[in-house]
Amino acid sequence: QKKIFSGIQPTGSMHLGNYLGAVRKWTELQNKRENITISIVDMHSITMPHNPPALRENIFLMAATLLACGIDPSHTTLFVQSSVLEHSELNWILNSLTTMPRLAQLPQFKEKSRTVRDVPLGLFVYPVLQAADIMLYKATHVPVGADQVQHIQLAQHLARGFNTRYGDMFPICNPLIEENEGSRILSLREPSKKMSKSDLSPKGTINLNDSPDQITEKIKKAVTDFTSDISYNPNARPGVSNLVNIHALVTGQSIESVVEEAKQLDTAQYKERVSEAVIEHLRPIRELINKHLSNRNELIYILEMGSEKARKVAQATMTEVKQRLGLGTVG
Ligand code: AQP
Repeated sequence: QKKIFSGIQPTGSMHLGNYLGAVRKWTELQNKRENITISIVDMHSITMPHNPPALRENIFLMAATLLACGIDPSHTTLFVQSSVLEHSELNWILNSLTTMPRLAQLPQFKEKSRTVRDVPLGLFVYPVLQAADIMLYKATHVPVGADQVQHIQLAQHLARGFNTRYGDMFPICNPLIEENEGSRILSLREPSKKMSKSDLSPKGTINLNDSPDQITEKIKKAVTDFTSDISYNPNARPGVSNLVNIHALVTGQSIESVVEEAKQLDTAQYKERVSEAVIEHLRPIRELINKHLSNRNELIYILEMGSEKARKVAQATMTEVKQRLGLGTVG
């Protein structure tokens, strides 16, 4: 049976990129009754300077949002990474199998390290912790957005390295990434970059808990170009194509039919149409987020149950890892 693992950082509200690029896929897999584990990866969120009270709130917001998107904790293991200590333990062990040049070439590190003066070591080894997240659950499949390919390749490399040195133990995981270029949602303000929680210009990011007015405003201000008709050409017209892509994904239509229907519209009119479609799609999710957020005890209970399930698997893996490495006194 497939074992599926994925994670999301509680660095802010879940946005349309996270949702369309990854989270929607998770609920689809869950609804096909696959064995799936989802972690709110809070330890990844401290690799950049952060605000502790905001992080705690964002953990609950992320849990509420995942439930609102359809994650069902009676089927999916949903937990907070820092409550399962084995993630740090395996991370340390994998650090010894990783080389510094390999980490230095990863694009997300290059991008983020540019934005801070003194680069934290945690930011550098972040992908190793991600590999530990995946390997602890012996995941065979990892559904992620297109921006994560290189990180998954590192996890594959580390699993191979471990198996060669210490004997076969870890599956070589497969990334599950939507093949079409549309799986990467771009910033509305800077369509050369992906939509991101930590974007310095928040107007480029549509959050799942944004109000209809906020969504309308952000889409109205989205950067397009000087051509007023609507067409899909991600290289020549990244801004408009990003809107077409988002429109197609939230309505379930093909790119062609979205473009065909927009034939008579100019960019300003088209933006209104996209806003309506996004607002309509997100309305029930937003209502559910608020409902779940208002019941914090229920969220704590769900996350605790999830941690217990995750911990059992993680502890069994670590017992085996320590035996293989000759660590400790038992086994
Ligand atoms: N713009 C995007 N388009 C498609 N997929 C995306 N993902 C993120 N941004 C896009 C996918 O969402 C999942 C969870 O992402 P994450 O929270 O682990 O980290 P991230 O990739 O670093 O996302 P952000 O929003 O940009 O967070 P910050 O700003 O905190 O770094 C992943 O599967 C990711 O591929």
